[in-house]
Amino acid sequence: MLFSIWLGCSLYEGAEIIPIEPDPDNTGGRESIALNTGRYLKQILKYKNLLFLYTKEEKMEEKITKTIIQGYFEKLSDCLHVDVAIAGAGPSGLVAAFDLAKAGKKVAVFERKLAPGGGVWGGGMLFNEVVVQEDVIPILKDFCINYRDAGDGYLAMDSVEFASGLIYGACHAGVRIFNAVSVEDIVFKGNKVSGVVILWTPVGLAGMHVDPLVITAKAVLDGTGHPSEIAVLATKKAGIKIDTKTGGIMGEKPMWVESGEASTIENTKRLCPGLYASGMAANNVSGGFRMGPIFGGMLKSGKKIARIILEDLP
Ligand code: 48F
Repeated sequence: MLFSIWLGCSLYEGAEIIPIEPDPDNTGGRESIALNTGRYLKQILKYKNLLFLYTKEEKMEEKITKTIIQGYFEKLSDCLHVDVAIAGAGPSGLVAAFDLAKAGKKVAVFERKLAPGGGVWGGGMLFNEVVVQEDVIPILKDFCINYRDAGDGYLAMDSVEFASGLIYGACHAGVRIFNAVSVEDIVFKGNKVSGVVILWTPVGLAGMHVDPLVITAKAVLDGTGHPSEIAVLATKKAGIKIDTKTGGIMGEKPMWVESGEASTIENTKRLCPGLYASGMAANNVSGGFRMGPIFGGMLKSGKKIARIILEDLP
């Protein structure tokens, strides 16, 4: 046993094994055995600090890993059934999530990418500046986002501050954001959209044949932006008729800024029992125009859909 501690200490140091010389006058008698033991103990004491560090370091590794795993599983277990499941952490989804959480609802957001924030980060053509209309000042204040007056009723801000402010505000309000998780299907039970089917984004990207998991929800919000992926699943896969002129997805129209901004808010609505759309997803579903790098409509769409969901939820 003494030998293994000594060996452990020596190996830990990363040095060659240091031999411990026995009593040179080793006679094999009682005194000699006592002397040898004393020499071994001295050697062990010399390494006791290293031995302590070794044990502590091992525990630290275990502690860090355990803390991460337990924390994640607590979050996920807590969200197996939620009031509102939101697909996509763009500006409209984050504002909706914030308002719903502030109203006391349990909200989980599933974001395909590693970084939530959707189309905000890149500003316009990667110039990381964003423009909004001045009537959204109260929303910017809710999220403590700085802005500057750009004249003619417009405000401008740094897109990185805008994106990170929306994300932080939502998290701080109690929203659970699961990043790198894609919504790949819906739960459709008793003629109602009742949840989302989720899978790690990298698993999907790797083309692995892995079954997903299910989150049930009283309401599902499609905040997936231009492709309105959840509404597409509802109409094409589940054959649900949604609340549009055609009963299906009408498709986004080209750029017309004023019209796009107005229609984003008009098109923000409940599509069918249990399913709602906000932001560019709402515009794609109902055939609105696109509007480019102006984000006031997205923020107001998030607020509007939160109100509608709150009215519908028991
Ligand atoms: O597109 P996005 O930012 O959503 P939005 O709230 O805002 C639109 C504006 O950013 C901009 C615009 C306005 O000026 O035209 O585009 O409508 O964010 C949508 C988020 O949804 C994620 C995607 O990665 C993005 O971050 N997403 C898309 N499909 C899925 C998804 C999915 N199936 N599962 C999870 N997340």
